[in-house]
Amino acid sequence: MTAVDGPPVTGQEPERPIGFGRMKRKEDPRFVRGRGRYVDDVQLPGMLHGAVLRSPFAHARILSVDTSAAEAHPKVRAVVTGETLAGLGLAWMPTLSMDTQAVLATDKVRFQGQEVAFVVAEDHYAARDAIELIDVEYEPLDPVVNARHALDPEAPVIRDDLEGRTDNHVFDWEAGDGAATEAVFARADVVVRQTMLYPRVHPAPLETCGAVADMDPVDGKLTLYSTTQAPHAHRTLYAMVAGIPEHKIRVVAPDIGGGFGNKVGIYPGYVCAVVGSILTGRPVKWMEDRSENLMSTSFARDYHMTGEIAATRDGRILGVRVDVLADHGAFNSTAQPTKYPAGFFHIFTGSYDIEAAHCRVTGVYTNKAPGGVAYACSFRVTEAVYLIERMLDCLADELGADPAELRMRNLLRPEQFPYRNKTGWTYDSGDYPACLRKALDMAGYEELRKEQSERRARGELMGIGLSFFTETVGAGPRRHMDILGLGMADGCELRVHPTGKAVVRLSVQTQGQGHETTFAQIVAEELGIPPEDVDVVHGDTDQTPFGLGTYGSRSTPVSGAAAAVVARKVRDKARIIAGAMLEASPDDLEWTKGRWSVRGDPSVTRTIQEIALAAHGSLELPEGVEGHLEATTVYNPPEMTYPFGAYVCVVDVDPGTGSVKVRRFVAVDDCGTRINPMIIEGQVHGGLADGVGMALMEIIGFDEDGNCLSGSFMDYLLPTALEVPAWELGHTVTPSPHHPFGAKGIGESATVGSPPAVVNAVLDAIGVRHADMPLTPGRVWQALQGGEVEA
Ligand code: MCN
Ligand code: CUN
Repeated sequence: MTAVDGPPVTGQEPERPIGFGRMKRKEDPRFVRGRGRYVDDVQLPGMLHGAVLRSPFAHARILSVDTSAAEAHPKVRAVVTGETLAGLGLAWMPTLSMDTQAVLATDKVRFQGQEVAFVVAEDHYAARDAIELIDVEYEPLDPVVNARHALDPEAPVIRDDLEGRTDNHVFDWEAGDGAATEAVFARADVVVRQTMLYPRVHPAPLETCGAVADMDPVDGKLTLYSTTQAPHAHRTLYAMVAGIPEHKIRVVAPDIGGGFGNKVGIYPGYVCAVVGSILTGRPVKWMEDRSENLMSTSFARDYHMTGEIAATRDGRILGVRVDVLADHGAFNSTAQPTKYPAGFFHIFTGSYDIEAAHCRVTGVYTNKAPGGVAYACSFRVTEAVYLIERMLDCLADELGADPAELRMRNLLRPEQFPYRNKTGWTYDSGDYPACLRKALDMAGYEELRKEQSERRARGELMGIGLSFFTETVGAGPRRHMDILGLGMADGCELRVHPTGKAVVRLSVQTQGQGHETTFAQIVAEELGIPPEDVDVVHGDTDQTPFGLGTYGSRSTPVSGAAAAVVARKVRDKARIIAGAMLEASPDDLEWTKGRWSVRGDPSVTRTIQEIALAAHGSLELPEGVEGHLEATTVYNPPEMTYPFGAYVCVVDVDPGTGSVKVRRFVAVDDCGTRINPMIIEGQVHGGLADGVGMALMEIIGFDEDGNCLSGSFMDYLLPTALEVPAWELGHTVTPSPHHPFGAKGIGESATVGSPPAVVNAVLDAIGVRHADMPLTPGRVWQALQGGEVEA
């Protein structure tokens, strides 16, 4: 990182803070020594290995499945087919979006890579060999590949398993005020319309998905080690589907090698591992490979959007209207709050003060892998931000206006917060103009524009792209948000041991975000004990309180708040105990970090460590006060939090080859109160790289038969250090007014905010109004030749 953000280690943010600050990650000593323990590291005595047979066709009827040769393989212990599962009532499972999904196909296969059979063998290689011995007879059917034709009357019906189904329609959803929007469009001087695709991309965590299922035939307890971002929610779903009582299921998420939303849903492989363990009476491990992960697990985006923006001639935005066709693949297994079929796309009005807005989203089935919400998306905020930030540049192009001035002119003003947007959601806090100003200053915007025109005069293609985004993260509150009826609130427990060391137990689950550090810092900040003295326990349903897990950047807004609340409860109890120790009224005590002292006489004082020991000792406590020092809470957030940011991207385009070099990237983020600036910077760096990847390289593509063309990292290109610049980070701090310590989420901000900045920069360089991502050299070159460029 360039040192624009101040010196990284010294200065106001000490390396070993008592609370918030730039502290090195507690989890890293085990990771850098190769001592992380991932699902694939789990080895249990007598463990067997599973492998999944997958469909080669995107759409085909299954005529027969012959497993006899596989069963005869000397190392095979079980072969499971759709038929086997149907006998157990497990051939279909509910999805997180109230749809159903085949665990193993019985009637038809509906996407290439769909699960057809599961083999359990003595070792991984035998299991892989044996799936090749299964003979499946298919009758190929016409596939639906292009979402734009999914609702054609002659389109084949993909979900004929659903009662009375005669088309591929999933849902219709709308937000905003159609009539009011119509009215502002009618009186606008300028209306710009643009169709764009946010292509299908994939979270591609380095660790693929997998599980080790261990059903103990003696006590009937199922232990499932699995790659999950939501251990408690998964446990409840397994209990509901399999009929095993919750207290007989233990879900363990050990170290997770990246999730990015890929590990929110429940995959057929997990269920097959459980069935395999029940059938064999032995533990069964299933780990998918890279191609399986890319072809069959939760994709992201695939939103076909048509946006319209209405404005006055002098650049005042009046309204925005959007029509979306959402490709959900073969099963609607989108992982998001159940009441919101289009996620939080309602934030498509972005960061601007507009009069009216309306959007309509239609979901359709296609013969592609299921999923939809993943890849650091804030539940479709990614698509919403891309839409509005592209529309702003299209409008600037139409008006001949400067994109920075046009944004500055229309941004919400600080005095408008809390701001109720045109789809009914209340933004908690922000100073948008200050954030944009800072980003423009850091970038040296005026000079960049000068440089650009000088280069243009020499025939060089330099582009400057902006984006300004607002996110909505931290779902619940539970009255609005649930997943399959499970309200989005999270528990937290804190216990301070007699020696003053503490353990905090969380319901959320880190996949690399550094929770073991930042949650210790939250408790440290509130209790005034060193974060090294706080152990963070998570990822084991037998050890932690119930809660909905980590996604939608909700850990800090929800569980982070819970950790602060629980620490404050402990602090309050410590005050009573300190009062008893000092023979003073608790009301006469005052708090300074780490101790309660008699008001006006700081020498009469007790530290949290002394209080903890007394709480476990023989000290006479006041009537009604129990011994020990601990507390629990369930935090139900009153509102979402609304992080925001301003990004400036500078690119150079080679006119001969169309290849794009991202020369500079300035990112100014505001996530409210900052717990650990180093971790925040890491989150932003990762998200910016994601954005460059999506804008320039990544796409899950299909041919007309529905064959997935992106089943390896040779075809699905991820950005490396070579494709990204040295990020230049800045920040502003606008605390959330309703969060206990003012924090908002940051985990997805940069992934959400950066793609439009990169795309806007490339299009600015080549002087084209729109071209769809990914802006590969071929596409840029084509656009330079004046060709139509659609994904
Ligand atoms: N943080 C902070 N100060 C704040 C806000 C956050 O110091 N004001 C810290 C948090 O304490 C936490 C990290 O930043 O350590 C991210 O916090 P938060 O924004 O609450 O996000 P979550 O912890 O809920 O993480 C989820 C988010 C999502 S949804 C995706 S997708 C994503 C992301 O995190 N997946 C990731 N970042 C990832 N980073 C890694 N390494 N791996 C993934 O799979
Ligand atoms: Cu949308 S990806 Mo994250 O919410 O796990």
